[in-house]
Amino acid sequence: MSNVITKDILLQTLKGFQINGDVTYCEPYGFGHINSTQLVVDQSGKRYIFQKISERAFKDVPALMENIDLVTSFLREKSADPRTVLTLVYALDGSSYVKNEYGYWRVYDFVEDTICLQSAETDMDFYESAIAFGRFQQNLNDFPVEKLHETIPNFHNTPDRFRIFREVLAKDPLNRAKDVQAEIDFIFSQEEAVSTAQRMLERGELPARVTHNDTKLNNVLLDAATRKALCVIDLDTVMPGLSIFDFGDSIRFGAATAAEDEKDLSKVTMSLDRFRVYTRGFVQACPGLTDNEISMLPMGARTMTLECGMRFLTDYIDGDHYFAVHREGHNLDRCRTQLKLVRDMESKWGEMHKIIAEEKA
Ligand code: ADP
Ligand code: GN1
Ligand code: MG
Repeated sequence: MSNVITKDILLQTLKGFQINGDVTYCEPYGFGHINSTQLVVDQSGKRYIFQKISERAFKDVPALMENIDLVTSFLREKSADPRTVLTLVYALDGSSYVKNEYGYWRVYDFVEDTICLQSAETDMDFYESAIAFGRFQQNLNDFPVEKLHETIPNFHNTPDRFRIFREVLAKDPLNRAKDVQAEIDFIFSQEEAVSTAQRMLERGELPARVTHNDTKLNNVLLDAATRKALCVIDLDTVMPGLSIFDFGDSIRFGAATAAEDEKDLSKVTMSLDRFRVYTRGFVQACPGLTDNEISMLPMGARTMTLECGMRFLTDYIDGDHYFAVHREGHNLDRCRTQLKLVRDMESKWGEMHKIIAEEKA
């Protein structure tokens, strides 16, 4: 399979989808780390999102697409407004994807008149993203979970992420580990604490729910006119999971005061104000969280942040195969912001719990 995807290949692949007329525009789009995303426009001016699905991340793409087809159809029944749910554009043969010699491809309608933020501009934007993800989980409450495939097994099984980290450290293929010993030591110092949620899940103390599992701010679209929560996107990782991890991954990304790859760590903190507004929106949109879930929300944030930092470092040591990188040391820079955030959360631990107590519905 070739790695070089030319414009001709893109245009040829697009011919396999139910798009009206010729494509007049096709250019890279967005800031995702996993799939390759293109914005496409057809002759009539209608816009689409066209993606090559990462087979490095997703080992069974047909199963993943079946999940997305099921989940979007289910959610569509619950909403009168088509812009609130992703709409797949099917292939000419009626399939939800096209497979060719270059890989797996899919197309969605572009959700028009929306805002996709890389960082929260205002507290209200972040609050609305909490409403979007909380509502998403709430709406999937009665989804027949046995129909969902696990698209990345053990995706947020933190102890298993430690196992993989140890494996890569033992191999250390590029001899990079010696220069990042401080980061490695810090990650191991957190192991016991951040394994708590997985243990609670295994003991039945936290319920498995249908969750999104990748609740970055740039995986939600706000309505451009009202700036209200509109549509949750990037559904590749919708599977059974923990509500506190959906909450936590949003805090990790959206309550950070700097970008995920900021090099100046003095700029990187977790905003307690943002933590408060997200908590407010999430518990409001997602009533029915158990007492254990509520009290573990701060640990959800700390766990997702540490786990993500460890995943970036694993990929750095392994030679940068998983996350798309755009500069030397990119994954290491990303790892360092996450570890800085974990330290900051630890220093704010009491206040985070106080906020949870004040904001719980
Ligand atoms: P990745 O898994 O690589 O993050 P995403 O599915 O999140 O890929 O898509 C990358 C970006 O493309 C999103 O952050 C968003 O800006 C944009 N995007 C994806 N789907 C749509 C859509 N249907 N309408 C509008 N924008 C979209
Ligand atoms: C990836 O696909 P994207 O860019 O929204 C990753 C998440 C990480 C995130 C870090 C399937 O998210 O798990 O938290 O990067 N998605 C996958 O930015 O691994
Ligand atoms: Mg994304």
